[in-house]
Amino acid sequence: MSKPIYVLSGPNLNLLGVREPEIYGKQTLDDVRAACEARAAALGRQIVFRQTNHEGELIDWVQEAREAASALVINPAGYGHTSVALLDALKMLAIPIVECHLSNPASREEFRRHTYVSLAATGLVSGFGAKSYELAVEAAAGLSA
Ligand code: CA2
Repeated sequence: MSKPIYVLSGPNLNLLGVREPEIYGKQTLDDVRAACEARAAALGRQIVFRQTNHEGELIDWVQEAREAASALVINPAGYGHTSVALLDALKMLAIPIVECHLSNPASREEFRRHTYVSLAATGLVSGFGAKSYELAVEAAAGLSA
């Protein structure tokens, strides 16, 4: 069995489905987790799915993924736009990194057009709501063994 695909989500995504459904959709993060687990299982893979509101914890998990994961899917949320520390951690990974966003940040406010995470990412899936996560898991599975 290959190592799991880590699926990490950043701040405020625990509120998914509770607020701003017009931007982020009606599905909760638990719904997203279930969809990702199902997609991974169909591909013969396992996932580790976690969310945190804390930058340091997100970085700890990225570091953990260096050894424990076959690939990383990350929705950094607001930290994608601000965190050089997260970028530094991601640059230490030798595994594929798929950046994932529910919305399409490039079509929103100017400040969302840049993410530090993109500088380390193998690829990006954005704009498909909860489906972005599923597609990102599928891409990560295809990029890793
Ligand atoms: O579209 C995405 O997935 C984002 O990463 C979401 C971030 C935003 O800062 C990025 O530009 C794009 C915001 C996450 C906030 O999550 C919420 C979830 C439900 C209700 C309110 C906020």
